Amino acid sequence: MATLFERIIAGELPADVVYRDDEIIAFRDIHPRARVHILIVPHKPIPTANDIADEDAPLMGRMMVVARKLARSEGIADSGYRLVINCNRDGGQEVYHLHLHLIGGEPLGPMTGGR
Ligand code: DGP
Repeated sequence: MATLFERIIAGELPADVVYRDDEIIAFRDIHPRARVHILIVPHKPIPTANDIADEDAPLMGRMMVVARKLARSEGIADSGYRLVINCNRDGGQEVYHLHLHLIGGEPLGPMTGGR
């Protein structure tokens, strides 16, 4: 069954899209954790970080470049931001279609772990 993000990529579900090319889409998180919270998502349905193949390395690099450009266009490049990929249960992953969170626009505090 298609994940929520596959349905957004296909245009079947609405999203606040801020970037799109033939391999990557980026849209605002529906439950933002900060003033800026964007999800950078490959069209390729890679379920988790564990499933990134060797040949996905260029795609992963392109996601980082999109993140860098969006941080600039959102005006948070200099103030700073956090890039996060959650993986599986302990990582708090909710949607099993790989995505990179770009979070910023306010002080984020220390990076939290389980303790
Ligand atoms: P993660 O825990 O890393 O799998 O993050 C999933 C994020 O996806 C979470 O911050 C909320 C967001 N999200 C879930 N469903 C939707 C949706 O339908 N639209 C948008 N824009 N974001 C969603």
